[in-house]
Amino acid sequence: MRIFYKKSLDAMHLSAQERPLKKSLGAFDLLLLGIGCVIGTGIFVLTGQAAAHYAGPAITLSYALAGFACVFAALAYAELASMVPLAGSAYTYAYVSMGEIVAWAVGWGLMLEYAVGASTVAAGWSGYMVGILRVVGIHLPAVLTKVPSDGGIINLPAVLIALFVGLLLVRGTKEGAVVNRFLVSIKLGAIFIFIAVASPHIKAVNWENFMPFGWNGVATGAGAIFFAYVGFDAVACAAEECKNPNRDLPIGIIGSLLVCTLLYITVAGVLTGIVPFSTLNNPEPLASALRANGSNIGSALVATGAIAGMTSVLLVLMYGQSRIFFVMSRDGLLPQFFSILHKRFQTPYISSIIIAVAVALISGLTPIRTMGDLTSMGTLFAFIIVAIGVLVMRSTRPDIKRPFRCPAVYIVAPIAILSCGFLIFELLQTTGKPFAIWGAFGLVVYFSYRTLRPQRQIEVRDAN
Ligand code: ALA
Repeated sequence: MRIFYKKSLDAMHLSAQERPLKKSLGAFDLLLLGIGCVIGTGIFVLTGQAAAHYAGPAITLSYALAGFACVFAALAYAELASMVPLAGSAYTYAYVSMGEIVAWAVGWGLMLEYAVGASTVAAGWSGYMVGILRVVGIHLPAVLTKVPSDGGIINLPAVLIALFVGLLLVRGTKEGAVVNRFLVSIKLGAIFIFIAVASPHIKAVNWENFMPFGWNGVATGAGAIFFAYVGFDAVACAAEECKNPNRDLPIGIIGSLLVCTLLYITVAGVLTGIVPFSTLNNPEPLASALRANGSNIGSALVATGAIAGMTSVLLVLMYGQSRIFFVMSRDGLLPQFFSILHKRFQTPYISSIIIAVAVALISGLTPIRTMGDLTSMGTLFAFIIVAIGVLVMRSTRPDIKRPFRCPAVYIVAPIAILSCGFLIFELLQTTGKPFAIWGAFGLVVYFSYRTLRPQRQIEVRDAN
């Protein structure tokens, strides 16, 4: 059946050669791209809220549990990314291994990870920025910082940051990578400052009631903070823009995940050690915990780091989304204009502009409370498909060269599937319904566009 049509690897490479992206990224850029996309709203905002609501000081275990699921998924990602070094990430792997309709489902799910994730981050960015402006005496009118359902007109700072990042992406990948480097160093600096300033204030008494909500709380906490890990897979979207993808992609994916896991567990441990966990339910838990221990300077620095962190997450998420649209369009699953490159900058500029406007509208006008969980669901779904894909490719295409081989794949991939499935289960209660509606809507769009898409696109696809 045509909906199960699989695109061959050769055809994928051919399409990539027809519209080549500029190759400007090295291993270090990829590592920073991963860290750039991972550390943001999750660690700076969600850690405190999840500790207060679900896990208590055992939020460290929640981070370890979610990190465990990600490491297994990352190993599967790394094998496919080194073997199929093409933009499109999980979408592309699904197209090659399981066929068009599965690829579409993954591409649709990735929209939750990237575009909806970016909208969540833009709104979080706005919250921190409004707070910082207030501290320096600038008070924005409330109607310009809130969405209509919260009594405002528009969340203007969120709109402006989304449009700004979109412009940066149109301008060029290398330029984006330079800005990303700068932002990542600020946010890593902020995290190290937090650890250094906070550690001397750790009081063992705060850890005494270590697991107040039991293992159930740890598991629910893992689902809630999974958002913090979203993004390391965005490294795979840069496959066509790196100089040596086969070697550098696995370094970028696995390296950034390990660095972030280590930092998350440390920060979570220190944070719950310096104040009682029940006080952490606020929008800026790291900064407020430092203030509670008498460090105002530290708290200001952490707030600055949070802003830089969220900007870089936004940058990489919107970048990832534009590349996925680019490839889906190149494959004929989305209109052609998504893959038109800018003559001078060689970036998919129309795609970037559409995404920037969409993220601006979502974050500027809609309430985003449950969007974070929806983002996690889309990401976990993609992880499961990637883990299945690596198994399928091992049995159907054992001949293809694999510069990175997932170790013990028949153990690692099933563990990735089970652990990600477990986290999906934890999130079902809050997001099961919207996720099902999103999926059904995706199928309607797929079948409608299939019927309507220009004949030429089908011919191009079938010719491959
Ligand atoms: N992991 C990213 C964050 O926490 C999406 O902001």
